[in-house]
Amino acid sequence: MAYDIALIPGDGIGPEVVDAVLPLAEDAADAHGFDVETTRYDWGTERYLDAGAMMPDDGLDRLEDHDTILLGAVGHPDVPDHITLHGLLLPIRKGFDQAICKRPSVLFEGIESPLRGYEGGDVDFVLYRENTEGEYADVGGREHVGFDHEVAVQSAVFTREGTERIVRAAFDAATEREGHVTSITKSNAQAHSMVFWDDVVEDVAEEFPDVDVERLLVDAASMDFIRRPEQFDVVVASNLFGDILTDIGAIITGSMGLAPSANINPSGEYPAMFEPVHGSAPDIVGQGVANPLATVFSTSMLFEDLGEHAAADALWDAATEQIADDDAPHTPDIGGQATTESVVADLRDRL
Ligand code: GGG
Repeated sequence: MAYDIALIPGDGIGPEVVDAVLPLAEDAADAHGFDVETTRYDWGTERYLDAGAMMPDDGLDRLEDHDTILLGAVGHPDVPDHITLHGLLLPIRKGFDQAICKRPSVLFEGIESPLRGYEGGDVDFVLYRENTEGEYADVGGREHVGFDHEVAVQSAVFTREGTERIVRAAFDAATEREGHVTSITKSNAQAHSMVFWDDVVEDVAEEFPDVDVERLLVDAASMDFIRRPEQFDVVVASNLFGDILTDIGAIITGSMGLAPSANINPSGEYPAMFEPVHGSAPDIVGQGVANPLATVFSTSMLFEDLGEHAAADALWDAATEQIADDDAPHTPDIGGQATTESVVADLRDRL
């Protein structure tokens, strides 16, 4: 069996982590009786600066035939972020209807949380982020540009189908975990879209009588991610709130360099895409010290999605064992002095 993976290393530290992790992914596949074949797409800001577009016009057509996609990072200090994001990452998420974004936040053994008193194993939740609409809908515009009366309008879009499917995915996940869903909104202030979201949660909850539901406003949730993160199990949130909250989730569990992410098309008609939550990190690019573990965990999620559970577990376990081992190489973001390459070399030995 061979899987055909599209690699989009992207910008900044993206190529450093994707290139480092690929041999490890191949080892894991080898050890579990399947092959990975990869096609590398050097799309990103260098291409934008040369050719005026982050990816070619037929980019989605070229990606569509792959079994799955592994992406590194997007963003460059010389180009505004809205151009890079709208030129590559968002067209893939939206064009392949990757409506479900799954982002685990786990405080691993061996990681020091910035939160006092928390130890490995104390925090373990997964956030389901709506991924193709909400506040990221490309609906709006600017008028009277350059005049004092210039106006900008950006509308959020919440459809029943889009909201139901992310909420249902969260409830489904809760049935396999601790049976607790926290739905996060701002429905006191946003009385249309967010009250609609609450209504959908209420409807979907009826299908899951064994799942407890908690509702939090996003401001309270931001506090509670810091004050009582151990009490979260499955969290569901809109596109923007999910994006913000998963950065909090990453940092309270040690580092952006450990946080993985999956973008899933619920129908399975289009490929899924896996990416570290972190961005292109221009401050450390080229230094060889980017933490590859977020990409390792993302690759584990990729294998899980392909049904290669043993390979997924092998990668996840090797990474968590390494993190817990004081004598193992660790990159500076988690308190060590090791390089990207030495972390991956140690993981290959562990595999
Ligand atoms: N790893 C992909 C990446 O570079 N993400 C940076 C980013 O700004 N993402 C925005 C988002 O996830 O909505």
